[in-house]
Amino acid sequence: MPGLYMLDYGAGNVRSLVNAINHLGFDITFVKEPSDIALADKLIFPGVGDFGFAMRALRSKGYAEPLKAYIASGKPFMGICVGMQTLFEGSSESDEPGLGVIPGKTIKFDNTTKAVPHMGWNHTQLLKKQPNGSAGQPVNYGIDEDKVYYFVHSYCARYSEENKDWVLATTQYGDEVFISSVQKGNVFATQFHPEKSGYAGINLLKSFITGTGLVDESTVVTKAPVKLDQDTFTRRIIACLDVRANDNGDLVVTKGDQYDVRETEGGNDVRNLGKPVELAKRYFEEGADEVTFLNITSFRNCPLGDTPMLEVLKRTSESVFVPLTIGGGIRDVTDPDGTVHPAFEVAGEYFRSGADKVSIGSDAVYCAENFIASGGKKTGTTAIETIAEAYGSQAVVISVDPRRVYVKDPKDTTHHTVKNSIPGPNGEQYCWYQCTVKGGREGRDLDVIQLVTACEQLGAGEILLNCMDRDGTNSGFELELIQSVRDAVKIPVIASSGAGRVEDFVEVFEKTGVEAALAAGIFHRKEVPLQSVKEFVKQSGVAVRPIDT
Ligand code: 1PR
Repeated sequence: MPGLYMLDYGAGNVRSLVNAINHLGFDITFVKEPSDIALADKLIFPGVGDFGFAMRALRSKGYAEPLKAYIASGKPFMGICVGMQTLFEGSSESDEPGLGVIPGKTIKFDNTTKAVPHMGWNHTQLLKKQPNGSAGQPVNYGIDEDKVYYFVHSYCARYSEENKDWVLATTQYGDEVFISSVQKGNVFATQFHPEKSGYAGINLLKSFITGTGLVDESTVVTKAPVKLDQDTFTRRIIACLDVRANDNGDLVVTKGDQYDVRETEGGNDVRNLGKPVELAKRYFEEGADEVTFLNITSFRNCPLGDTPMLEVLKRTSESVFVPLTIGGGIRDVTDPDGTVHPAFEVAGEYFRSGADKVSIGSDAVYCAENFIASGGKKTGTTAIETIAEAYGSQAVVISVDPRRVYVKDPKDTTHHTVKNSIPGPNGEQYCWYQCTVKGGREGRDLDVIQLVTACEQLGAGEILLNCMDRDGTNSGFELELIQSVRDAVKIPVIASSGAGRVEDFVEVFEKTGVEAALAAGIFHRKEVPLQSVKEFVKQSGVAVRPIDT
């Protein structure tokens, strides 16, 4: 496709977008200097993270005026996420003015009624339609109301009298209706990420790349958005792959029982449940809404450039078009030659290799301990703060590895206790959840509520909540733990550890209200297929993403 250009101002992972375009059989050229923008016949402008960062980057690199001129020239333009938000006049996120192409400002979602960021798969309501059989570029660019698309953002633009002729689609999250796509003349943009929205998103990119990019406006019929009684947000089902080298040095997907990944019989080998890239691809095709890789031996030192997970991510992101998270080893790393790589540089390597989010385990515990010890002072130098600042909070997941510590009486400890349905060894009814580091090898004097609330204040965007007592047991999720964390933070929570039956997913969604549930063993061992989880959850009345082909 000659003339297809991408404007990347350095906001993180554009690899997935390039991969999606390559998957369609097209190449894309990067804008390297402001004068390149005018060379484009079609321009895609993706963005993630902070509105102010994006606008300052556009202005300091000299892109803002050529971009406005390109849009005014009438040549096809597509914006994605912050690339759509910058078209507005501004944002309550920053004092930096936007490009001012569309009237209105983006504002933050209300987090008193739902988790923020809005992270996950949601529907759209198309406000512009054409009669069947209209020729030329379809006004909806392939957006389908029956499909769902992947969103990740905390700020949104609202439909108004001033911008109504721009609004192609709206989406409802909780009680709020926001603009999820705009279109007018040569301009098309989405708040969601088509490159992360499975085949539904790939089709949309295809429509922009292969279409004329110019809609016959005389055929378009518009309407106002309708607010529904309940939102159209779906709960995510995540497949998790714990990865490490086995004793022969091969990288394998493994799975522990309460974090012990070695066979109990035979040679005490590391359990081998498959190859990381192949399994990730299988789960994508089976309908996983996200795939998470955890490098579980990350506490061993390895030069950053040799980290095997970088290659795994590069290869996976070529054919898996849902969000990818990588955990394990996200911290300051010192190479054997003494070179120090700060955590945000380590994270940057992963984002450039295809990750959308990084998950921080041990280092988050140390950050939280220091934060609490200092009386809640932010230093601006922790892994959580530096990665969130550069790539946005939505890219920072905290992976928690807690285990139960039983107490006779909640007064026996200063930690947050919960009443547990499983009594302790001496009949204790209460426990607190102790945070661990180094893959559960070391317990700390920090409870899970202290950890998650500190990490939220430091800027984390999501919690991946494991439970060592449940891991690999197939006995169901640890509901008391999950409920206490869901109640303690306003960011999304992923329930993990213990899934054994399709009913466990419904139970965790209905009883705790978490945004996502993750499982590993049952999927790897093919005991419970991913499709059957989705079908059962849907039949039970909890919205999930339909399997998309
Ligand atoms: O501390 O930032 O380097 O991160 C290390 C990461 O590796 C952490 O996210 C930690 O959870 C993970 N990890 C370390 N050791 C193990 C182990 O198993 N020996 N895996 C480990 C943790 C837990 C899950 C698992 C769920 C679901 N695995 O993520 O996939 O419990 O399992 P199930 O459905 O089979 O019950 P850092």
